[in-house]
Amino acid sequence: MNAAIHYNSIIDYTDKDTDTETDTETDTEEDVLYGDVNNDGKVSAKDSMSVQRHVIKLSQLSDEQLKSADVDLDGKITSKDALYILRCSINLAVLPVEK
Ligand SMILES: [Ca+2]
Ligand SMILES: [Ca+2]
Repeated sequence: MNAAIHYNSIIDYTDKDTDTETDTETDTEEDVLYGDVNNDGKVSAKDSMSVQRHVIKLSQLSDEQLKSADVDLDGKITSKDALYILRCSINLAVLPVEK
C-alpha cells in the first residue's frame, strides 16, 4: 500500500473507483496510518525518532511520510508531531490528534 499510492492520486481519487462511497465515511480521504512514518504497520518510538530527525534536519521524509507524520494536522512537521507519535506509541494519544 505504500509505494503504489502517489500523492496526486490521493488528492483526486483516481486511485479509487468508489468515489461516491467514500463520502459516507467520516475518516480522512487517504488511508494514511497517522504516526506510522516508517510504514511498518504500527506506531512506535521509531516513528517518533524519524520525525525528530526530520525536524532537526538530519533526514528528509518523503511526501507520504510527511502525511503520516503530521499527526496534529497543522500542515507542518514539528517536534510536537514527534511527541504525539511517541505518546501514541505508548497508548497515551490517538492519532491524528484532535485539536
Ligand atoms: Ca512505524
Ligand atoms: Ca504538525
